[in-house]
Amino acid sequence: MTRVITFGTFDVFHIGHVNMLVRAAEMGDHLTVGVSSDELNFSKKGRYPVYREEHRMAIVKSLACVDQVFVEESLELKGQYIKEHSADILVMGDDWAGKFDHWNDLCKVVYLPRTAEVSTTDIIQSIREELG
Ligand code: C2G
Repeated sequence: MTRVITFGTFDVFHIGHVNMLVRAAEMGDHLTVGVSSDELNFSKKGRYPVYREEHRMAIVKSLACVDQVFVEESLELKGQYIKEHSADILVMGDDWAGKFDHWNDLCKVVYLPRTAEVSTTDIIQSIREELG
């Protein structure tokens, strides 16, 4: 049984998120997703996600390709999460290419291409413009 792990915020859930999770699931038999906490987002980006943590977790958990979700509290804890979830493969979008190569000693690290021309930031911006 091959266990895959991936991480993300998955705020204002869109097709790029679906594509990434479906492809990650196809790489193994079991997919675990670390959903970044509201506090982790605030510390990284200086703003909270539009959808709060519990809602982002519930949306990701409801997908047929996802077996398990947990809260990612810190970017620094990836090694611990990989071990706790017995992951064989860490899958990340290629916006993170090279950033997690050092976890190759714990599991295989794979970067998949992002879906072009869709992002949470652009969606938020277009709604702002539409309503503003
Ligand atoms: N994604 C994608 N195509 C897009 C947008 C996102 O393939 N157009 C992928 C990202 O590459 C990532 C996943 O969807 O693998 C979730 O994206 P984000 O919510 O933007 O995740 P991020 O904030 O980068 O994750 O440890 C990582 C952190 O949790 C941060």
